[in-house]
Amino acid sequence: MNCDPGPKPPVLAVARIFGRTPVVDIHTHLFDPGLGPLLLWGIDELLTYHYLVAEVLRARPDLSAADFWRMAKPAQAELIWAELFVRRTPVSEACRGVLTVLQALGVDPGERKLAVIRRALSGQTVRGYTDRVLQLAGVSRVVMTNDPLHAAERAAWERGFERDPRFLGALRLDSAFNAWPRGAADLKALGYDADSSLSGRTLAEVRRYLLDWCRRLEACYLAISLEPGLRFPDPESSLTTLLVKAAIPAARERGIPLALMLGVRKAANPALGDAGDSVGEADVAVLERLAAAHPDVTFLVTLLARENQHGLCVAARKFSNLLPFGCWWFLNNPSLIRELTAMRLELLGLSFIPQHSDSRVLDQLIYKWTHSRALIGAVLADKYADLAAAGRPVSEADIARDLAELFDGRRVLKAAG
Ligand code: RAT
Ligand code: ZN
Repeated sequence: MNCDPGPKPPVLAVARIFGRTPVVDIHTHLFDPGLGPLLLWGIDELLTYHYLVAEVLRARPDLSAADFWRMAKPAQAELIWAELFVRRTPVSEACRGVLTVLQALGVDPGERKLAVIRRALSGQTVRGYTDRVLQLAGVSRVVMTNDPLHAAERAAWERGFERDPRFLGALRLDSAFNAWPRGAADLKALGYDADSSLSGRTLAEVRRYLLDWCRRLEACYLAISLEPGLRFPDPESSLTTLLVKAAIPAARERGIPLALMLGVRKAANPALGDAGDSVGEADVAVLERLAAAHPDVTFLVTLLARENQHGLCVAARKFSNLLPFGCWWFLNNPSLIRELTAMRLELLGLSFIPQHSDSRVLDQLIYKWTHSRALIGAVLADKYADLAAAGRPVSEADIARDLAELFDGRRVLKAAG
């Protein structure tokens, strides 16, 4: 006899309510359609996502990264399709994501011919497709990653365009800060009096750059990705000095958070490009000291190493200006999303931001949020079941209120309006 009772009632209620709760996606690499070709979308972009590039180069160790990059994008997409979706069963999370997108768009995910899929998805306009994808993903707003030192992006902002209010700005600091003193030369070229030794007016000028561009972008926050070895205090380090004497004061002056994305080891395999970065364990005590020294600034924090996740939760319990967010990059997989979400709910209640999509291709919003809604919803439902067992059942109104608190971006958007 089959005694499986099926999904428990809280699971169904959470899924239903979550399905109609709009999500604010607080970190993506998407762009306002008004920024033109910077916004990537469509099947070939989906297939050439760098997560899948790493996977195809494992499936085809005989193919060098250099030879792969020499191929035109449609040919890269065809290779990835053939190797990961036709010759093999697409079990990885990044592969499954493509199929979830196809299914949501009404294309048979069992189709093996890429030409048929391309034809089915052709003929879209970027504006119409943006509306459709956001609607299917249940996403109301997305935060971009904006870099004024990227020449094409800067030119588009300087020319001006009519903004789509669903795409919010965030000022990314990597190119200015991480490659210092190269950043000094780039800022100088933009008219900021910055010199490589951080002397004289340099830090004031870096702050002026940050504030000018926060205003222009209407940035919700400043953000930087960081190697695991970040130290604080460290007066000898130009990076720490730039963070403490330029980024933190600018965040304070604007009343917006500074996002620290910590634990990436850039270019572990440089031949792989975006797919070549790796992971390293960071020192959570550095975050605690930063938070303690700057109690009036909110630090949005995401850490790349699984080994750091418990430490971050504990640190956030000590410092309410540390705000953990998302299951970043190599953590954005079902088994780890379940683990991290349960740990965070148990240690932090509702005071964190469970997920961001990190989408680089518009269409990815569909799968990243479909998958995350199911996973995070199920973990939350488990917690509700435990509460019911303890004599405190939750109502539908409770569930809706909790989901809004977790996903409406209030802690990030409040300052930006
Ligand atoms: O997840 C990614 O796509 C990474 O390549 C990075 O962009 C990372 O999310 C970052 O923002 O640095
Ligand atoms: Zn990212």
